[in-house]
Amino acid sequence: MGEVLKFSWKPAEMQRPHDLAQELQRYFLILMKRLAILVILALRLAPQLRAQAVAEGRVQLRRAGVPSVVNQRYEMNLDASVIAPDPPTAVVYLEGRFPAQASAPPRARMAQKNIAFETALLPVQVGTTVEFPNEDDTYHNIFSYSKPKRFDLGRYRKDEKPPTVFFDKAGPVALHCDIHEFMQAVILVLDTPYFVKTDLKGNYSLGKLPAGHYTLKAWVDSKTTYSRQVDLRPGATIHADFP
Ligand SMILES: [Cu+2]
Repeated sequence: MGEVLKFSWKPAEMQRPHDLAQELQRYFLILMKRLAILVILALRLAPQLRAQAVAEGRVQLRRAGVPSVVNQRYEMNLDASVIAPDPPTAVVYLEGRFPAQASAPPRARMAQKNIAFETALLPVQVGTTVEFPNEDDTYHNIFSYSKPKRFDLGRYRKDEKPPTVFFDKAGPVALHCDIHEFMQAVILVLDTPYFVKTDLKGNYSLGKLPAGHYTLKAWVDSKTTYSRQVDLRPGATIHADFP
C-alpha cells in the first residue's frame, strides 16, 4: 500500500511547483480583472459622489387661517385669488439648467381618504402622471380650474381604477371636490427634478444636488416665492433661510 502511495505521489510532487505557478498566475489575472472593474466603477461614480451637495434651512411659512385656495372656487378671475396649502407648508427647489433625464419622473398619487386629500401640498416635476384613488366609501368629484391644468375627474368608487392626470406645465394647481366644498389641496408642478417639501415648521433639507451656481427658491403660495443665488460646492452643505 505504502509503496503504491509513494509511487503515485512522487510524480505529483514533482508536478506541483509548475501547477502552483500556473494557479497563481490564473488567480493573479482574475484579481487584476476584478481590480480593473473596480477602478472603472469608482471612476464612473466619483464625479457623481463628489458633485452631490446639500441645502438646508428654514422657510417662513404663510400664517395659518389666511384665506387660501378655497376662495378661488367660484371666482371668475382666478388670478385675483391666492393658491396656498392648508395647513401651510412650502416647497424648496433648485432652478437651473440640468442635463435631461433618461427616464420620466416616477408616478405620484393624491388619494382621497376620510373626506380629505391625503396631503395639502404635493410637489411634482413637469412630466409627472398623478393618480387620484378614491379610498372612501363615498363619492368625490375632483376638479381644477388652475391654469397649468384644468380637469374634472367625475365620480368613481374605491374599487374602480383611479383616473390619472398628466402634468405638463409648471405652476400651482388647486384641487377641489365638487361634493365636499371644504376639501382642498395644491399640486405644485415644477420644472426641476430637485425639490423637497418643508415640514409644518418650515424646515427643509434638500440633498443630492449637483455642484454649481444655481437659484434656490421657496414656494409658499401662488403669490409668494422667495429666491436666492447659491453656490453649491461638491460634497458641501449650505444653509439657506427664506426670506
Ligand atoms: Cu369629496
